[in-house]
Amino acid sequence: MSDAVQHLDFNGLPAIRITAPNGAQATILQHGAQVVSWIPAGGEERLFLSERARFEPGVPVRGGIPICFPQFGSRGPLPKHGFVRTVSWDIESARAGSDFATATLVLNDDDVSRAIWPHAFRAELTVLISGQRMDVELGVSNPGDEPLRFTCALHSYLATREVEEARVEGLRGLRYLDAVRGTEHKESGTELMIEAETDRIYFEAAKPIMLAEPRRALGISGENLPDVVVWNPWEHLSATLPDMTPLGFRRMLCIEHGAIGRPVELAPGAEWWGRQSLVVL
Ligand code: TA6
Repeated sequence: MSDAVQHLDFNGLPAIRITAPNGAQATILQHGAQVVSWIPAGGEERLFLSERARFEPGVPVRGGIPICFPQFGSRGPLPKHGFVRTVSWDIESARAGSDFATATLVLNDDDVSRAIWPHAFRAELTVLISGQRMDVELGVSNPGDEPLRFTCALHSYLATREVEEARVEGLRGLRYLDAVRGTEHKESGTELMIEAETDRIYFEAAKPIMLAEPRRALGISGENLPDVVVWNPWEHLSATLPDMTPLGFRRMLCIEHGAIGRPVELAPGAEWWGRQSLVVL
C-alpha cells in the first residue's frame, strides 16, 4: 500500500483513509465498512458525522454511510437495519491510480452472523473517489446452496449547512411511503423542503436526485438500488437519540439509495451489486 493509503485510529476504531492524487479523500471505518468522511478535491466535508457519535464495537455510528443489510429498517425479523453496520469488516485492497483512489472491504458469514441470519454470504464494499465524485458499491454473493433474499440501503448522512435551506429535487411523480404518518402518496412537488420530521421511502426512482443548497449542490444517483429514502429526525425525534447533539439535525439530511420495496433474490452461486454515486455539481 502506498502513501495514498493510510491506516489510522479513528476515535478508537481502526480505519483506512484513501487519498487520490488530486486531493480527494475518504475515510472508511472497518466497523461496518462505514464511510465516515468524504472530502472532494479542493472541497469541504460532504458527509455528516454526529459530534456525539459513539465509536464502539456492536454499536452503530451516527453519520457517514452506514450499510443497512440484510434488512432495511424494521421491515423484517432482524435487528433494525440488519447487522453488518456494527461488526468489523476486513480490508481486502486499497490503492490509488492517476486520478482516483479506491478501497474494498469484505465481510463473510461466520458463527455470529449465522446466529442472527442463518445464511452463507459474502459482502464487499468498494469506495472509489475521483475529483468531485464518490462511488460506493455494495456487492453481495451467495456462496451457499440456498437462495438469499435481502433488502439493503446505503444510509448516507449528507452534510447540510442549514437543512431548512436545502431542497431535494428529482422526486416528482414517484410513489412514496411516508413512514412518519404511515401513508402512501405520489410526490407532486418539484422540490422537497425539509421543515419537519421527514422519513420517506420513494420507490423506483430512476432519475438522479439533487440536494441543492445556497451556493452548492450534490447529485446523487443509484444503480441497482431503485428506492430512495429521505430522512431527517428533526427536533423532537433527534432529542431522543443520545448520539445526536440538539442542533445536529440541522446539519444533515439522509438520502439513501436502497433495494427496499422489492427484496433482492440471489440464487446459489449468484452475485449482485448496487451502487450510489455522489457528485459535486
Ligand atoms: O433510513 C431512515 C431510517 O430508517 C429512519 O426510520 C430512522 O430510524 C433512521 O433510519 C435511523 O435509524 P437508526 O437505527 O440508525 O437510528
